[in-house]
Amino acid sequence: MAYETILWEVADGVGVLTLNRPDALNAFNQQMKGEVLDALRTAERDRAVRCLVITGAGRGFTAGQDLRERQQTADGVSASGSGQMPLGSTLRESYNPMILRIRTMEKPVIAAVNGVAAGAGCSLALACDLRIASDKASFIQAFVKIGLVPDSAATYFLPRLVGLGRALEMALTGEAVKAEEALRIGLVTRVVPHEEFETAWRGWAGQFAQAPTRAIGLTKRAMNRALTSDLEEALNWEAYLQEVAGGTADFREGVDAFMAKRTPQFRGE
Ligand code: LHQ
Repeated sequence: MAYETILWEVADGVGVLTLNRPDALNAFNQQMKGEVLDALRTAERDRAVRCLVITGAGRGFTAGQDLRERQQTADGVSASGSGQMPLGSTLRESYNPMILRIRTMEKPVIAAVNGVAAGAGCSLALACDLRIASDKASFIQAFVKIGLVPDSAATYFLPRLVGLGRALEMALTGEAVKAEEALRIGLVTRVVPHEEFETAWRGWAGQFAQAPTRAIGLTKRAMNRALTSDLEEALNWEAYLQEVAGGTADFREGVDAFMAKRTPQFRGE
């Protein structure tokens, strides 16, 4: 698929998906949703990709749903033909699959938040495994400002990341949380001066591209499951997944390297 609204590159084990509609702060129009889903599928399947980075072109990460497109739909004939904007189906068909694919992809996914992340764009960052932010980034649960509820799994991840109180404050006020504050409350784990930002996320992603990818994938599976399981189930699931990890070439390499006092060369197998 030739992309027009995103950029996709793979180099040295890192796949970089750049949301690329800078004039609209990389808001998601219909075409971009399709292209992002396609690139996520590619990233998942391509063994050359051992770490995925999602970032934005220009001064924004993404401003969420393209409201201009929604406005045009509302003014004209909606997709449902009823004159009502079919928000539920937009979520079910586009955003929800994106979020699920990021969570179930058995490789690390980094949100490199270069600027403002609003609405579903903020949710997208929350669903990634790791968040690194430029000091120019901000996070806005913009939904309430236009009379909507948080979606694209913000209600799931935000309270888990920052606690219910902060999550509700963000969701009920729609106020921007700047990068430094995001770091303080655990919304991101790294903040970097804007001039050093790209070097920083590329360096971080490069580390993951050399990591034992199978173990990382299984770790994601375990954590995803443990979010909704009890202690006994989490313990059982860990034991099962450890059995699987113990059968990988990377485990053998890790132990060999430890014994030989050398740096392991993981191949993601
Ligand atoms: C935009 C957008 C945008 C189009 C900036 N669309 N053009 C909703 C419905 C359906 C189903 C699925 O779920 C969702 C989920 C959602 O995502 S709802 C939330 C949608 N997003 C928002 O409500 C955020 C709207 N944007 C803003 O509040 C501001 O733009 C922020 C605070 C993000 C940035 O403010 P500024 O830095 O002051 O930039 P700006 O407002 O001047 O925007 C720059 C340009 O980008 C501007 O275009 P223009 O032609 O005037 O230069 C904006 O119109 C455009 N843009 N967001 N979502």
